[in-house]
Amino acid sequence: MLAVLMVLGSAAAQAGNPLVTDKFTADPATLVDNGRVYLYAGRDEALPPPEGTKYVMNEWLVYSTCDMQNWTAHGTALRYDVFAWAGGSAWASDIIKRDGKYWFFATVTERSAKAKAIGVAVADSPLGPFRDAIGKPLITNSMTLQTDIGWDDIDPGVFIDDDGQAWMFWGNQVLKYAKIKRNMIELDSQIYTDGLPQFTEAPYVHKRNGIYYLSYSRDWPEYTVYSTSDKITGPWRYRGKIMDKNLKTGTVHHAFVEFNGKSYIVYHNAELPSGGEYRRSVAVEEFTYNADGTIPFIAQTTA
Ligand code: FUB
Repeated sequence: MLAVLMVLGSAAAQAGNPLVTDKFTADPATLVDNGRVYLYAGRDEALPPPEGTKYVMNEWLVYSTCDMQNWTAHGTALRYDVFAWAGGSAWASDIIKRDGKYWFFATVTERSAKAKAIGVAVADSPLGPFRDAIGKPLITNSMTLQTDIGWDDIDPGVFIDDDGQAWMFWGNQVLKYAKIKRNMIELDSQIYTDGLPQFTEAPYVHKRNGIYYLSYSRDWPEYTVYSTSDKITGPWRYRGKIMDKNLKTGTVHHAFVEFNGKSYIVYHNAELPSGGEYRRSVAVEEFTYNADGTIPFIAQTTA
């Protein structure tokens, strides 16, 4: 169990899991920069049932820490309407630093297509201000329509390999991936797909000791699993469960972070009082890789 000190407002405060206790938060993304870990999370604004029956998400919040214990709440990092073409839905995001800028890949609804799309915002600081880096979606539903669900282009997971090549993985039901150009605002390849076992959403790629790890949310209700490969393009060897489902919400969404020689997974469940499907909570667990590089099963803690 990880005892986490939590910050409310912009002053220091303490708490265990869930990490954020004054708001409902989901879909964590992490960035390590200049000795701090930055945590970005979509804000769940839905009312409790029976009124709240769908996601109400308009903004991403940002928190930071220098020790994984004392967290500072910086407020809103950006809203969905930083993308003028977006009609709502500040769904899952990922952030990565390249060439001194901070690139925020975000799921939103494309107003004209009435479907989910992925935009890219950029800032000179991890705290913003962010602006639309392209002026249109990087990925729109019309480019990649695999199903008729309208939300198959969600959940970007961005990764820069040792050779400098950036990649984005994303999708719902079907995993998609593509190279991203050095400018971070254009695709650098066709869009590929991969038939991972029972892939639902939330792909996340990282590399450790030459092994590529592709973790994702599987089945419904979701739980977190992973595969490994010696190539970014696979083939992927299924390695099993990292984290179990949390029955208070069907979704889970995770990111890994390495900081000061320790390994952490951040994720969401719905463990705050009056939490639920559309009122989720970000949490964090420290873990240790097994000697052979595999990831152990990680239990969710609630204190
Ligand atoms: O928060 C909205 C959606 O739910 C995300 O995009 C998915 O990963 C799931 O967490």
